[in-house]
Amino acid sequence: MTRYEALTPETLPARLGSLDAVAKAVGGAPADWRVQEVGDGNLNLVFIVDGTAGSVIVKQALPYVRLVGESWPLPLRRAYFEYHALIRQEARDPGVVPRVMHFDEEQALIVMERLHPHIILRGQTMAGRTVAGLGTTMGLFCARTAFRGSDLSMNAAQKKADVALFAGNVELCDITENLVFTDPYFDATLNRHTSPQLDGVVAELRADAALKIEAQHMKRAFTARAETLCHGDLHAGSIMVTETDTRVIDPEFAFYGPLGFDIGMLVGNYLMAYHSLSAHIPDPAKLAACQEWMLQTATETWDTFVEEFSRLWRTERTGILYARTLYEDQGDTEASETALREVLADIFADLVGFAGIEMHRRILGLAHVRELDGIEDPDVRAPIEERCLRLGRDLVLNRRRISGIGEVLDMARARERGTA
Ligand code: SR1
Ligand code: MG
Repeated sequence: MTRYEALTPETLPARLGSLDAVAKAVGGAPADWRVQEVGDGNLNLVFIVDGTAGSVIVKQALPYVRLVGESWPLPLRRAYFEYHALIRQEARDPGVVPRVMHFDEEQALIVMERLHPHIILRGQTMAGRTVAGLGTTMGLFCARTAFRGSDLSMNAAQKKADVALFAGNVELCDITENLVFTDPYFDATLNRHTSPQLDGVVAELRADAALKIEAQHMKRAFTARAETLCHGDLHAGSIMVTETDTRVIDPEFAFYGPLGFDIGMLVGNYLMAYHSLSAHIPDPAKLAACQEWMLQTATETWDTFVEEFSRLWRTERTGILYARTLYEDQGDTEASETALREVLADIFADLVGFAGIEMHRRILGLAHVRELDGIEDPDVRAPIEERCLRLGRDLVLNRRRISGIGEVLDMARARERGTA
């Protein structure tokens, strides 16, 4: 067994050159491979390896948080959870996540398909470009992974074994538990925000007892409700796109959690992107079109989720919950449909709450998003961030009362116009 050693562009060819799957996909002599480290995320090393036959991605965990440095150790085991999540996602929604070619647990590395010419979703939206079918692909992905990873689909033994496996992803869950659900709501050491412009609204939110209670209700759902295998970090940097194709990457935060967690984080990211666009797209007509597309994408994502989740409910409900023996087999399809509507209503309320929390943590916490942080002038950035913060609060506090995705988007439009 070789001891873990972080790769470098110089050492990678010699260390991976003897792996058949990699050598075949890359082609040529390993000594001639072109290797570039391109990781721009918060945690890992990511290499593009190019040869005569093609290219692959090599992702390797570092024993610490890259964003912060060696002072924040983080277990290499996250690569193991990412690998296990990738193979489950591939089985549940084939073709959306990158194909895994090789996994080395000791070296905490995964060799996978290079998505090319895909770029990170936020790069596309910030440049004023759209993605055909984004909402459909993401709605299908969220519905299929949520349903097929849950007690609605899995039998008791499979589900419990899987919950036990992913329960080991302690430190990554701990990051979410603290950075997402708690730190933003008090003056935590790692926090940062646009100051002094946002100091007032930040103080207001941190003094808002109702908000802090609801945020902890959401955190309780995160820690206690092992409903399905979630991606765990579904933001605009975990989605790679071309103008016509959408793929999902980076499930190292995978955990068993609420059915509405992934889609909620995703919608929060759509909403932040929507509000940020006025700072990135100078042409008014183009801006209006891109903003509308962003909101339309949110609708399409949720509508597709509902449609696909309902289809799976009717055709693949073979798990331990809402057994057909109680409903359809008794000739009472209506009762099954009522149960479905109620489950979807619960998922939607969670979606709205998680979306609001995500918007808060990306502005108040440690890990921000480029759509907002990339706005150089703080006097332009702050009012946009304030819109997101206030919308986030309204979402979290009203999550059980909001009637549907249309109302969420109307709330966003009102914030953007300044009429909320
Ligand atoms: C210390 S890690 C900060 C954030 O980066 C990841 O992508 C997750 O979003 C995490 O919360
Ligand atoms: Mg990531």
